[in-house]
Amino acid sequence: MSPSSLADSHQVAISPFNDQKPGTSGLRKSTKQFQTPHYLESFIEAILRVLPGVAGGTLILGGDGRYGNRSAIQVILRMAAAHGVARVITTTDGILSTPAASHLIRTTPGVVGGIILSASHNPGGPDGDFGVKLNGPNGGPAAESLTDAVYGATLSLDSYRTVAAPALDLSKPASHRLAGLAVEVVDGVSDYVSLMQRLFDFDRIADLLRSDFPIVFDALHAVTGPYATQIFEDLLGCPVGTVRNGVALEDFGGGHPDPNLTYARDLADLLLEGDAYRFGAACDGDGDRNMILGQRCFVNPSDSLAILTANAQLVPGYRDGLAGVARSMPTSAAADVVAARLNIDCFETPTGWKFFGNLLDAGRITLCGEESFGTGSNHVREKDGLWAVLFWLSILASKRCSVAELVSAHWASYGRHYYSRHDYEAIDSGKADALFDRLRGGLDRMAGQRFGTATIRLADEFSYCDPIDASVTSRQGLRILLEDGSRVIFRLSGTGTKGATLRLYLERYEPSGGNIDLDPQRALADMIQAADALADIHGTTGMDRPTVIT
Ligand code: VG1
Ligand code: CO
Repeated sequence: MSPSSLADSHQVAISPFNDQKPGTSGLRKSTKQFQTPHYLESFIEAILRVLPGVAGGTLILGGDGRYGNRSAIQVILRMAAAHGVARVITTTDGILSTPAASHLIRTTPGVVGGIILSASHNPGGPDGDFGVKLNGPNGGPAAESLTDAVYGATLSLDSYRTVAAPALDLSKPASHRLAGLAVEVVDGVSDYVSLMQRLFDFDRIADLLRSDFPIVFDALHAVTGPYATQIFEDLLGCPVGTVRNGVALEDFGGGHPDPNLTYARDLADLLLEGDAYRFGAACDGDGDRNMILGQRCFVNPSDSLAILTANAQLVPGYRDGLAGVARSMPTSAAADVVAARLNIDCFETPTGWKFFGNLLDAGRITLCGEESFGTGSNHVREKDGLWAVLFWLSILASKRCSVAELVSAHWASYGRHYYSRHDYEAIDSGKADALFDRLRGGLDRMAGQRFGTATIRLADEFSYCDPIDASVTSRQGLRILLEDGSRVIFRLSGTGTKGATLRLYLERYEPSGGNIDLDPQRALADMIQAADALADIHGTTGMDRPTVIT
């Protein structure tokens, strides 16, 4: 092929894309759907048409290594060349965790955005899922206004632009030229690891790990494998094998790379049923989620955010204190109680990391988190799984206690938010919508009604007004607030790919001095029953128990 034909960009005609609006984080679909002709290209075309600064700008491109990752990178490079992008920075074998991508976007001059190829915690492989996440120049998930614009562009798409060019070698760091586009292949791990070394005292953590404090990390065959191996085994001196399932596989070894008690069962059993380890953790497919376990102790993610907030000053990167914290609405109010004692702001945002972006950029918060195993800080604009693990280890290195002791001491001091999330997955979308519409229609009449052992104070649909730019996001979950301070929330997932997923979130506060030693399902039993009576979950879905209980 002659150099001139390489540079020729051409238009490929397509039928309208007309997909539904991207969900909580980007476009997430079955791998098969992504393989249909022009499907990936259509979404990328829409992005390249509306993202400001594309012509002449720099893009960051990588993914979680799942099936389709590398071929999608080649497609996107050719399309970026056709759209006049000046430079794309991608990574060896396309491996780039979501938090590492955020860091790379933030630290590379001239970056107009990032494209992360991942369906996060959804399974991968030919029969699994694939996804495209778009991040803005601040390193965070694109704001609603940008994703709305991308969606708008997909509606009228009739062609896309690309160049004809052979595939580039992504197997090692190098610089390439693709028509007018400069492509740099860099190591996707090293910058991120250096950032962690700046935020945490690795020597101190290494001391802890040498002191009869064996730990285990499960990468679930997903993107954190290479990062975790470098951090734990190479730098912190843990024995080889500390990182389990550390090789990123295209199908995640057939597993579901979701760090919770159901899908990371092997790890959970090691910690909850055995005594070989003092600490265990896992991250999800793209490395932004974390599950923290101690010996015979599971740390609820809402509690994790509260505990990190309460102890942040023990960690070098946060020694100067916190500007504020934020949590997603369905996350328990455990962090609120800590924030009140620290006398810092605590914000409540809709589900999805993008809603933390403005608060972080404006310097109003330092830490933030979601009940869905997501914790992060102002060091990047994504939640960050390994960061959370290192944060926990830093606190433990300083306190020299067990995870269970730290958690119990926290509850004893601040009270305990009994918390659980029940997920009903892959239910018929029509039935889920009907259930939701019925509930929504009855909200007005709920105040004053009995709910389990308490009375409903207020029932509404959560709507958020961003404190920084005043943008309003409505329809973010149905809330039932009880007079004793308990909460029940119903939400439909925006990340599932099969039917609908109904999430039921339950929370009850036991103040300091009360009984903090109950099993959460028992502590919440009345509310669980009342929620089913109200929404008729079992009757409507035909499911007699949730798919996942956290
Ligand atoms: C879920 C979680 C949400 C999280 C989102 C993306 O969304 O509940 O808290 O931000 O996944 O996480 P939903 O709409 O299914 O409830 V990830 O790890 O995909 O980037
Ligand atoms: Co994820």
